[in-house]
Amino acid sequence: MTSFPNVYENYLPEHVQPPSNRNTQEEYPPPYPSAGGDYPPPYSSVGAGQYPPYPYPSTASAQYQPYYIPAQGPTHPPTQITQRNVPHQKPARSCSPQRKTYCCVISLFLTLSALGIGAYVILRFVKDSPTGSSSSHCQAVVTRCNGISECADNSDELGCVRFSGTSSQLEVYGWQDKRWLPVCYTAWSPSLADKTCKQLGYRSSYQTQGTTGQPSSSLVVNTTKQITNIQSVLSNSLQCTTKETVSLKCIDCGKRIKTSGRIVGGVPALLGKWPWQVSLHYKSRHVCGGTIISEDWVVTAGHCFFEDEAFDPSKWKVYSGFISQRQLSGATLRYVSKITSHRSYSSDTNDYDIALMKLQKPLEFTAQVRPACLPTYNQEFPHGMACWITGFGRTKEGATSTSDILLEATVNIIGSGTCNRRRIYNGAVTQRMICAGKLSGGVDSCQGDSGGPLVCEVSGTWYLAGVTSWGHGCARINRPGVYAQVTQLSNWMFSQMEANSN
Ligand code: 4AZ
Repeated sequence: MTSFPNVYENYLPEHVQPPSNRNTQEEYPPPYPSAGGDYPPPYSSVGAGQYPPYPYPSTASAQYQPYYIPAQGPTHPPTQITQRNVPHQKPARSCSPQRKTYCCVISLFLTLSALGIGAYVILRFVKDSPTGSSSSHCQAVVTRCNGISECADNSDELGCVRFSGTSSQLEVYGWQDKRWLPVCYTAWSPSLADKTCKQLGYRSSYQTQGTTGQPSSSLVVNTTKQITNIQSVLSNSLQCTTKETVSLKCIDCGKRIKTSGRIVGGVPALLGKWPWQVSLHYKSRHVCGGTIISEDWVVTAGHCFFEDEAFDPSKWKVYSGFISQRQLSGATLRYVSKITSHRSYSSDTNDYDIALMKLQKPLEFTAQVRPACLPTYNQEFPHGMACWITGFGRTKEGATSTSDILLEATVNIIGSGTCNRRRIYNGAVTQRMICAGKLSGGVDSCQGDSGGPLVCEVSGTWYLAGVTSWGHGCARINRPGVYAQVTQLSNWMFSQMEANSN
């Protein structure tokens, strides 16, 4: 964690520097195809994936790799429409040059329209579908979330549950309507609440109640059905008879037991103030931070697994409930049984920079060891909101060692419109990312903080808004920290926790 007046050190090694013939002042990163977040950044950014997290293995080599997605041409020659309008063999006679141009323009327009409509339909479908789609383990055509496991790995029934709104309303993906629907409180029970939370990889439920609302469509519990998963006992209903839908919380989270502290950027944290913070040791050295989200699961960054060996759970130790790396004897230690990193994670773009670690033995929650809350899928962390980052990372860009003590700093959420501005990250911030920091520089996360939390307090409860991911250097002007956006990735987290719950 860095908190200091801005420095302009030459942080990037020689081979990662932007080309010297470019106006590097504020021109860099250079412009690239569109401001849409789905293009990789035009050149390697410092942070996730470009370097392994601290300490670097001696073999690591960061490379400067300009990377543009080539424009995809159609897979077959220009369409029939062109051919129909331009009879083959004798185009010159039947088509004047003006007409030829006209034909070309029309056919180009029609082709682009068809492509656009196709892309829109696919995107709509993908956006609204639950994650964890059926995999190669399935042969036949399968129906997602119908309660029947049709794939050997159950992938067709993963990611079918999510939470919505401030009341944490339960939503299940309705296989008939092919959309997310709330569940009627009628016939709901504490036992179903427990089963739903266990399905998602939690130990039990924490709180469930009915919330008044008038959904136009919903799912209702059918008590006569045999339960294999929550979706197996739900059927379509036009309205809930009591007009109440289910709210569900699976864990008592986001609470501090001891609340005392100083609100200045980059100061040592007090024990118990950030009880969800963990330090991840790889081969007995701190390399990344992480956040406790349940007794069994810690969330971190995908780029913490920077070499094949790092996917070996036995190489890692998870320390929690402490604030000094010199006093690890006072920390709670857990070993790791499973590592799952997002398969769409890209070290070129830093997109989907998220991973989960399952602990060999559950954590016992105390005042010093507690989970942060996962936000609901549509929870907002608006531009300007004051949130907090914590970690044992470097205290200065370019420093060679990480911090012995846990540091905290307050940062402001920076909307992606601002963060994607040409002078900031120029379109490199995707929908799976959220920016936070100070555009004036001076306060930021840094190497070694990766995987750790960006948390925001809402009505006395702390939510994990982001997972420390990347940035250009640390604490530079107009180069805020970029975090994996948890609201966009919680469905993936639930599907992984569900798939690895036993
Ligand atoms: C890193 O290398 C890293 N200033 C993490 C955060 C930031 C930069 C780099 C943000 O893990």
